[in-house]
Amino acid sequence: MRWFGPKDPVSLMDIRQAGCTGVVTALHHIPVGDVWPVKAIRERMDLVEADNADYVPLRWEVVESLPVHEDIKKGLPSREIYFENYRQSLRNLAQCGIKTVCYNFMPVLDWSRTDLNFALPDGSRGLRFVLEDFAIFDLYLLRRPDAEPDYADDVKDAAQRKFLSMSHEALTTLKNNILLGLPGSDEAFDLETFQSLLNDYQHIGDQELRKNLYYFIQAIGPTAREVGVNLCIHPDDPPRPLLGLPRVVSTAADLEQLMAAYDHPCNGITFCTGSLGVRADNDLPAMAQQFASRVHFIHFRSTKREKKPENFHEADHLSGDVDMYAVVRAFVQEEKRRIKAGYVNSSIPMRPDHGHQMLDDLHKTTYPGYSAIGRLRGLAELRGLEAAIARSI
Ligand code: DNO
Repeated sequence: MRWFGPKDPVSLMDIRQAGCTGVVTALHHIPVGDVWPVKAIRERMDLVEADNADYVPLRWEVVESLPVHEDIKKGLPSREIYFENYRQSLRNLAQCGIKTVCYNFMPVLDWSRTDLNFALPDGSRGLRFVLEDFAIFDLYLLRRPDAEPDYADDVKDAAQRKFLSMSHEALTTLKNNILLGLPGSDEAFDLETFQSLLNDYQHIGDQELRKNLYYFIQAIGPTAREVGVNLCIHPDDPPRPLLGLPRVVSTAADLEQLMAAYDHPCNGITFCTGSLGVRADNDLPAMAQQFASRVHFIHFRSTKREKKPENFHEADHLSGDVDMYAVVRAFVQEEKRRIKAGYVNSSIPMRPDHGHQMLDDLHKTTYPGYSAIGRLRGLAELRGLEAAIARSI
């Protein structure tokens, strides 16, 4: 399970009692682009392992994320400094025994949702993305120049009608939901800063961003390989361009290109079923099989496309549009293949990604998507599915 560190309202003991042995965490307090020093890594490890003598041991297994500086995504000359810092962080992590490192290459924003408090039919709460709400933000709150052509007429009409009926409070909530930006952070960008971050990408289209990503992996790959770290890119969430920003890790073709750009297993994938599954044209079971040998980390989560298919919400882990049985089966088979092939470590770390806010957690303040009980429910269901599949093949 993911743990956001000492400020996380979900404790390590909660994580242990959910049945986990691996913890996914990051040094969120270190500014993006700075080196992660060995001392800081060890401090976090010590926290994770503090109660290991008395209880089921926990280990920091996966870094999520070692963030990539925007100058790298923009391909600025200063990227060389950030490459060197990134390499040093990888060396330091490897020295401490942490060998799986997740990152993403989404410009400016990480994941985006318009509603962090969507009421589900069973009374729990989840995350949702509604394109017309996103258009309200873009057209009427941010007032991004050139935004108009990005939306179909019916979306713009619906956005206008809804905007006129929304309260000041509802608009503020929408703005903050979208600008929350980064998981593990509770600070939203302000609109002006945000627009200036977008402006920096004015001349960076799909091809440029791709080039910068492949340049990054070619610059960092050799170090990862040398120190035995598996890098694993997290796909775009949602997997399509937003706010005029390109997104280049959304489809099987995108992943194929990236894998080929540095063709070594250390250039790998975080297979996030929730992100990839938003697109109806992503065949997840086929993609799981195609990329299995390059997958070093899995996020299991399901989304449900709504009546208007550009909108989606996060469903229960085993329902929604993702064929979870087929995807889990592909990875159980991959683990078997790794065992046969004599891998030193044949198991692929997975975590239940997001969960609904439910039961007691409805009265608590938690990071959106990361309350304890909903993830515990998802994890329990997924482990059952995995155990049944493993027995039957
Ligand atoms: C959302 C997460 C992502 C993920 C990053 C990885 O909940 O899955 O924010 O951590 O994109 O770099």
